[in-house]
Amino acid sequence: MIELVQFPWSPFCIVQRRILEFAGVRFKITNIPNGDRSRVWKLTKERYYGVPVLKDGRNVLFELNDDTQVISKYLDWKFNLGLFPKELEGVQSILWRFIENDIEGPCFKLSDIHWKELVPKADQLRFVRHKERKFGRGCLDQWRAQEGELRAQLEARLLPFEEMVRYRAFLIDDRPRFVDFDLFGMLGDFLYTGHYQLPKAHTALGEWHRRMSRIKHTDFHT
Ligand SMILES: N[C@@H](CCC(=O)N[C@@H](CS)C(=O)NCC(=O)O)C(=O)O
Repeated sequence: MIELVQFPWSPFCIVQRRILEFAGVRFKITNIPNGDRSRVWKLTKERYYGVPVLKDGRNVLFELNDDTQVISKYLDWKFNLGLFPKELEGVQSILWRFIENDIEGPCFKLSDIHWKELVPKADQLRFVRHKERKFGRGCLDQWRAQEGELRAQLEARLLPFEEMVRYRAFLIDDRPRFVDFDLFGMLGDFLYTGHYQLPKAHTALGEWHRRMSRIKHTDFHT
């Protein structure tokens, strides 16, 4: 059975989880602590410490750099999901960079503000150290102080997506493509703590999000 190694609020893990649910296949989730990547290290033969990692029999999939979509492309190929049609590759490549940088930024910070609720006690020291090593001392308090600004930033950055789904059911087509799952994953991190909702002004995006939460591959012709 396919195994997804993850932690539950990771935006990039939510992307893969939703793609697997969309595909309608049975899969197993293995949650690891943010601060202990030993399972990933072992699975990848000491080549990777990030999540997500996907294990499918003898195949172990993980990203090669920030701009690859190895796992999604593998699932797309294996289950023929139609997520990466060639004629949309260019526009998807531009969009996913924006989604994974400009949208992911405020989303993960707003989620991390609530780290004490999110991270199990045993992992909290490693979590704070990991964040501060990467983003500087006091970053979590800083993000809490910037909460209003971060929310406004996210709302403004989501406007182009609202404009896209006002005229069609999904971002760039009349069926979900990879970028829909990618945006869904980043927003999944933002929504994970239960402290936030999608900006009310973005009504079409709210509808899109409800659609994205329940669609299955079998709802669409291949
Ligand atoms: N582009 C990668 C990004 C993955 C990523 O940034 N994962 C984070 C968790 S959300 C991680 O494990 N980073 C390495 C670390 O925290 O040391 C992907 O799509 O999988």
